[in-house]
Amino acid sequence: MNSMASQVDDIVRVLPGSEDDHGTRAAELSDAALCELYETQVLARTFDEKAISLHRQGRIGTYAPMQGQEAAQVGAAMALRSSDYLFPTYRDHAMYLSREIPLSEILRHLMGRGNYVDRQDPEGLRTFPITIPIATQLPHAVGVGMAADYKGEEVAAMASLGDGATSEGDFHEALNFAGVFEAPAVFFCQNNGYAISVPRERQTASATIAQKADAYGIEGVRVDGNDVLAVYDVVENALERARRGDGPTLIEAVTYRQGPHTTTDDPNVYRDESECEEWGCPLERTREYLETTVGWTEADDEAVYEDARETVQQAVEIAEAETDPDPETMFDHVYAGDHPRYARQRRRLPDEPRVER
Ligand SMILES: Cc1ncc(C[n+]2csc(CCOP(=O)(O)OP(=O)(O)O)c2C)c(N)n1
Ligand SMILES: [Mg+2]
Repeated sequence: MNSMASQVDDIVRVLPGSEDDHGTRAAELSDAALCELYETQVLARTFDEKAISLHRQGRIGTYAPMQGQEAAQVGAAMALRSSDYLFPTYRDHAMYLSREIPLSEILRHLMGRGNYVDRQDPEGLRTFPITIPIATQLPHAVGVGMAADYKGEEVAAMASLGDGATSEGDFHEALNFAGVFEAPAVFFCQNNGYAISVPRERQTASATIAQKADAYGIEGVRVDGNDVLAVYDVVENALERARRGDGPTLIEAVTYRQGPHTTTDDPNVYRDESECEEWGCPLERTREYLETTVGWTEADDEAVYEDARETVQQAVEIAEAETDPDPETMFDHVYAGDHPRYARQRRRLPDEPRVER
């Protein structure tokens, strides 16, 4: 385990410019898999831009942009096996792209038209819906991981969280419990510099988030969150450890939220926008790597962006063609069965509830 002082500088990097010898798992990736790591980031960026525009037109509700965090989200989600569990947050739209959840389902959720969980067999549920309350998904991930372990399944449960989530009681309870019971859990923290307007330095006096792992007796790793290969490498390693019963890991992916907290936030009020430039673009870093390794060309790039635009457009058309769900379905999936309070709540439901768009 690293000491506090060394953890500040000790950050895993793989993409060129790094002198580290990490990246053994990423080195095993095929050319096709390397390209997929980039293509999924392009799809994420294209979706993000479209979602912001849809919000401005009043076609979706409040949206939390992920610009700048694509490499962290894609690298982490790609390391998961389909049998592993994922608990994402409201900003993790790119994570769904590697989990075979259609984009139209993400949009339906943002339109207030239910989400894929309503249409999925609960037994097969591996990717949980986004969590808006901060850190509540962390104890859930620990519990689901432990349950899978009791059943003898060799799977891991990964929960995504932000830097701000580390101040919540649920964060401490989840890590403590996971440590004591050696739960097959991976806590993937995207330290994007801010919790709404609160900078990371005002969130915690710890020099790093990764070092908080020491307090719970679990592994802690700090990774360059804008280096998609390093993220993939570190997350894959942590998932493997969890699956084989070697215990949980807290990963701090150091990245930067390029956009506002949500479409209803104005970051100019609390930060200098020149900060954004210092962080560079994770997509550009991945593309430059592909240019030197698999001979990625300008034409390849144009084709991928064109494909992404088409995929996003189709998803918008599918989602907008859907009708609103029956309001009664809001009672589904809260409890396994019927609940005594449901009858009264159902009676109170207006005949024709309307959402003004
Ligand atoms: C329990 C709870 N408290 C407060 C909020 C309001 N809130 C929404 S997002 C947010 C900041 C979270 O920051 P961070 O964990 O860094 O994630 P990021 O938004 O940067 O991805 C807060 C405080 C909430 N959603 N849930
Ligand atoms: Mg944050």
